[in-house]
Amino acid sequence: MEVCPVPQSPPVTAHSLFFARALLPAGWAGDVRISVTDGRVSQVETGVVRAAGEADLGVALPGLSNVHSHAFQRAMAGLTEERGPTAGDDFWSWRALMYRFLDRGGPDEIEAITALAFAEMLEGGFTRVGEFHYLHNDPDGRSYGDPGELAGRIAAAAAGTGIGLTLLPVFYAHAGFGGQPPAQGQRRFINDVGGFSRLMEESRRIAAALPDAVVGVAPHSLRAVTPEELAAVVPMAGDGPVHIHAAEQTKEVQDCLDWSGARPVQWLLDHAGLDRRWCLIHATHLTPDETKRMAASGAVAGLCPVTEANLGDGVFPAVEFLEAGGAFGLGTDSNVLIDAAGELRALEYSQRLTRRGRAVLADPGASTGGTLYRRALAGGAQATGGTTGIAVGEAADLVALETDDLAYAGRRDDALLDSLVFAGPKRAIRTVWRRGRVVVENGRHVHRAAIEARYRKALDAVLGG
Ligand code: NGQ
Ligand code: ZN
Repeated sequence: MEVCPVPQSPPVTAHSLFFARALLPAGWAGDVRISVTDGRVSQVETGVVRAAGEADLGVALPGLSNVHSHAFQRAMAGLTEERGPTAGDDFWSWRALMYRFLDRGGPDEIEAITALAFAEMLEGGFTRVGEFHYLHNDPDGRSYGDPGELAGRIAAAAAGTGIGLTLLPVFYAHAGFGGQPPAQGQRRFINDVGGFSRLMEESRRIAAALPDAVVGVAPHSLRAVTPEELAAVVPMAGDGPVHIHAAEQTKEVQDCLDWSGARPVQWLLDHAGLDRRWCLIHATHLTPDETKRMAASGAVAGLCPVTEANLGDGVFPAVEFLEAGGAFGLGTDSNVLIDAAGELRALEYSQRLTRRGRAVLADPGASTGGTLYRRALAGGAQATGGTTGIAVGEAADLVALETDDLAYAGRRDDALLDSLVFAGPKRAIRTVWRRGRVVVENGRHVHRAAIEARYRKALDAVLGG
């Protein structure tokens, strides 16, 4: 791929960034100098005097981790909004369209689409992505000669854009609970345990070439993986995270009950040993008991509020889950819209609409945007190995707000976060640094022109003719 990687640290690797305000783990601070060495924060000083010639870079936030993405789905954003000839469009009819979309598109197209999605994630405030990567085979369902061919393309898109990568190779083997044979539309995903183990080896080799990539495993769902396969695949995560889709759709809950007598999250709680390494994607449909037990397990809820609304999944019991001490991260999932603030807005609004209240997810006496931003930061970091905040030893993954935007006028600190989430700044973000290097300037990825050109070409190949 021709796009040159974002320059990594030059031989002299230390520099510093000055911000008038910054959101630190202990709270907002003024006149903050963040020193960066080899891509990591090496010192944080507050209340410093700005040196002559030292630029004031404005208001800094720690970048968020996007816990759940299927990057290739970016290319079908807006293409599945037409009503079918018969009533009953839903998640399953969307999925059939998504499968058809996979009839075309090889490594070059997938890399180009992924690069655009990753650039937009950086522009939208995400500095790391958990890519739930399940396209392994060619459009005919044949394995590429190199089992890591497409994982390598995901890594190339991460290198080209600079985003932090948590690569989550997906194990997918069945069309439904109880080991049903896979459907024709699933041929690009399918693996067996031996093949998956080789894919994991390749993924680790590929990830080692990136500065701070993390590798985990993603048994796709209890629909797609048998209990025996789950037991074989989970240990392959090593120290990395384990991500799985669970309880997104009511039909899935019913099918799981029919198969096992238990609901998906209940089954995982009873049989899979859920703990802090786990991230349950969606976990939309929970009983009060499952909600409490999942929160107590330490597993992160991987919430994807924009996609969940788009697909008509349902509403996650966020109030009860947070009250029980649960952790959540944000995912852009289908990438129909890529924007961290938009995910937080959709999450809070889903709760306001169902509970007929306001500031529903805020801590008592605290701002909603501020509460949600901090929680998404912590849960996202736990689920992906991303930055936990602006602190010594953490990756220097930073976001500076576009404070010239009128939506921010007269606001400070958490009021800025409320305006970011709810008041829709047209230019929300000015600059993004990954490992201390600028990857987004004036709201645009530094390689946007080249990434866009390749994306358009890829779309011609995937949609054209
Ligand atoms: C996915 N999407 O993995 O992209 C799934 C559809 C499937 C969501 N669950 C594929 N939102 O479930 O088999
Ligand atoms: Zn998903």
